[in-house]
Amino acid sequence: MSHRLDFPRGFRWGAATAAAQIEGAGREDGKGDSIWDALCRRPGAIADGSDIEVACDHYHRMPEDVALMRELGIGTYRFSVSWARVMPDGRAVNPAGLDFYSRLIDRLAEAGIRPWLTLYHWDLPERLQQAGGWVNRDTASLFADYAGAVYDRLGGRVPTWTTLNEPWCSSMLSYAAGEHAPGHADPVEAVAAVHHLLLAHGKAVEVLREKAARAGESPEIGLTLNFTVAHPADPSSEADRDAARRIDGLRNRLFTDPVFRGEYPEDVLQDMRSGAGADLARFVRPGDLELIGAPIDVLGVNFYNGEMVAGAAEASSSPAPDPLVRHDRFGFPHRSANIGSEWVRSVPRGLPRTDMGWEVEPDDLRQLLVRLHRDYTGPAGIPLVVTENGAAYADQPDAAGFVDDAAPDDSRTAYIRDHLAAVHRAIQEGADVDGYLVWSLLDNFEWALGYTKRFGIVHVDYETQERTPKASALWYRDVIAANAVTTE
Ligand code: PNW
Repeated sequence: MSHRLDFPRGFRWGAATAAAQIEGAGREDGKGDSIWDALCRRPGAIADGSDIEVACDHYHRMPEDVALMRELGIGTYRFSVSWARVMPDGRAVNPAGLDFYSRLIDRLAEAGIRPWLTLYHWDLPERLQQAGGWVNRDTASLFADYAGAVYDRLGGRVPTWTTLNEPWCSSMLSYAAGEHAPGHADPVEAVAAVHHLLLAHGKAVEVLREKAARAGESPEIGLTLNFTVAHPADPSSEADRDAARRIDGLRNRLFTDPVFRGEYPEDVLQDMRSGAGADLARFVRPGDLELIGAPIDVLGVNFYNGEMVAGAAEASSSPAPDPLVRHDRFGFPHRSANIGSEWVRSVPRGLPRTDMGWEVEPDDLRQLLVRLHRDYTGPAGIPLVVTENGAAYADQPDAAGFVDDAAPDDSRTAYIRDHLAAVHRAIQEGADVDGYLVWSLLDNFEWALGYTKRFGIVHVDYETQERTPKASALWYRDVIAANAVTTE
C-alpha cells in the first residue's frame, strides 16, 4: 500500500549548488584564484587530475540552468558567491564579479525562484591563504568586509543569507585532514580555523544586520552546518559510548554550542587539547563568543550519513604520538579529522552505501532533526531547513546499454524519497523543519574527488555541457508540484 505524506503549506522545496563546483570561468572578468584553483594545480591533490577552469560552465550557461530549474518547479535555489570573483585579492571589490550574481538573481526573480545566497562555500581567495588563510584572525574581519560588499550590491533582492557552509569541512578537512584546500595537516591550525571561521560568521551577521536595518530590510540570516549522528557500536560499552560522545562533540556540538549557547563545549576542547595538543581556547578573545552567539534566523542542516563508532581496541588504547599521519604518493601528509580522538574507529553497520561509501540510513536524519530542534533551535524559536541532502550514484545505463535521456537512477530517487519521509516524521514529532534543498541540481566538481562522483538530479555531459534531467529530477518535480511524497 502506498502512503501519501503531505508537507506543511509553504514548505520550501529547492536545490543547491556551490560556485567552485559549477561556475568555471576561472579567470574571467577579473576573477582571482581561490584555494581550490591552487589545489587543483598540485599534482595528486584531485583524484582524477581535473580542475575547475570550466566545471559545468554555469557562468556562461546560467540562463539555461535557471530555465531548467523553472521547468522542475524549484522554488528556492541555494547558490554560493565566489569571494575571489567578487574580491580577486580578498580585499578590493571587482564590480564585474558582482555583476554575474546580480544577473543570476534577476533571472531567478523572472522565473519566480527565491534566491538563497551562501557567502562562503570553501573558495577562499588564494591571496588570503598566502597570509595564513583561516589560521589568521584577520581573515574573519576581511570576510565581514566581503559580506558587506555583497550586501551593498545584492541586498534587498535576496531574502535568505547563509554566512558559511559547513565550517567543519573548511577547518577539519582543510587544515587537519589535508584533504580539502589548502591541504594542510596540522591540528593546531585546524582549531584556529574553527574559531576564526565562527568569528567570521559572527562578524558577518553583525554587518548584514546593520546594513539591512539601515535599508529597512529584514532578510533571514543564518549558517549551514554539516552533521553526523554517532551511534556507539555497543551501547553497553563505556569506551564505545565515549567514542560516540567524542565524534558528536567534534562534528556537531563544537559548532552548535558556540552558535546557540555562546560557549564551546568544554569536553570537546579538553579532548582536542589533551589528545593532540590543540588548544582552541588560546585563540578566543573577549567578546568573540558574544558575536558568534548572536541570534540567527534559520539553521541550515546538511545531512548525508550517520555512523557507528567504537573506542580503541585494548592494545592501542594509548595512541602513538602522531597516530594517523599518512603520506600520499606525492609525499603530502594526511591525518585524521578527529583531532585528539584519532583512534576512534568507524564500524560498518552493514547498510547499503552510496558511491561515496557513505551508509544510507534515513532514520538518522529524523533523529538529527528532532535532536537539533530539542537542544538548539526549538528553544531559540528558529526553523531548520535541510540545505543539502542527496546521493552520489554513477549513471545507470538503460536496457540497451546506453546512458541517455532521463537515465534511470532509482537509487537516487529512493535515497531522496526515504530522506523526505524521515523529514516528514521529524515534523510530526514536533521538529520545526521549513524546507528541503536537494544536493545537487547538477552533477559537478566533487572537490578532491574531481568529476568522479555524480550528485546531480540533472546529468551533465562534460564533453558537450549538455544537461539532461535524470528520472530523479522528474520525480522530484512531481513531489514539488504535489507538496507531498508518496512512499511504498
Ligand atoms: C558537502 N564528510 O560536503 C558540501 O557542502 C558539498 O559541496 C559537497 O559536494 C557535498 O556535501 C557532497 O560531498 C561534504 O566527509 C564533504 O563528512 C565531506 C563530508 C561532508 C560534507
